[in-house]
Amino acid sequence: MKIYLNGKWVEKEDARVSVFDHGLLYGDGAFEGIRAYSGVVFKLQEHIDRLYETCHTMMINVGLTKEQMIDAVVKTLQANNLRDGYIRLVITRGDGDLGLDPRKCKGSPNIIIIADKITLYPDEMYKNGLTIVTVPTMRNHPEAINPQLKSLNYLNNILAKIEANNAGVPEAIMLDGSGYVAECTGDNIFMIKGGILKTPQQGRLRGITRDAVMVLAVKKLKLDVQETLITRHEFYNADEVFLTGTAAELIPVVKIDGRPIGNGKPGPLTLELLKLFHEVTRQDGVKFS
Ligand code: PXG
Repeated sequence: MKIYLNGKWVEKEDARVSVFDHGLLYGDGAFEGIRAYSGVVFKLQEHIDRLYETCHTMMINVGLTKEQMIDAVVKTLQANNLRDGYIRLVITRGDGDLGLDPRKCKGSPNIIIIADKITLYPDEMYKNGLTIVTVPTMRNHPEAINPQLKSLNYLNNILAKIEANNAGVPEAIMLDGSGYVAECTGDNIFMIKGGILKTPQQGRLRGITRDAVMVLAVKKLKLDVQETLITRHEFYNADEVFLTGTAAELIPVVKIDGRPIGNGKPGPLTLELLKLFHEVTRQDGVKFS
């Protein structure tokens, strides 16, 4: 495996950063999870835009143009002979001292691109749908760590994931500070009721899969799409619920906190959207050979 590290492609064993890296010491950095489908990096421009927005807010100077970053992602896939795969792009603040002051990181950020095969949820989960629960850990307040930031500081989500694991379910609903549904630990959440598609307007990451699915719902299925405040009660009484994310794509949810959703089976519009999503993943992005 060839890994991009600060402008060079190195073997996995040689892809190492310092123990003084502030990404390691403090979670001080940003990342993206990206997918390639049949020689198309899906929505690569959008992923790079989101990454640079996170870095802008965190005041990390990436040091590469977006075009150079796109080129580095494509070359990493090519170096590994991957036409389908999962890409993890990581930017850390770089090497500093043992204090948290980012001004001590005087060098460049560390830039890492790993391209690997994707591991997916088992087929059975797409066919039968997920059972999930709401967990006690709330999503970060926007004035603490804004959920729009895809930072390396994922402890909020990891604590929620531990609670999901303890409950024996694969994903968890996280509420925002006001008690509205925000998102899951690594996925956005949607509900459909009476032909209206709804998804939380606040307290969540603006997922790239989420945006793509909303466009498909409006354009292809002519659904009314609303970004709004949604309670658990509304989710419990939805016709259909599903999650979206780069890794999961679109996955149906059939039970939340013990309440069956709709008839307890993956919904027809969810399955239709999944089919449409599969079509665009091979078209909408940066093509490479
Ligand atoms: N919300 C959160 C908190 C995320 O981390 C999404 C939504 C979906 O966004 P995209 O842009 O992918 O549609 C994410 C992204 C994992 C894992 O191992 C998941 C993400 C990132 C890294 C790892 O499940 N999800």
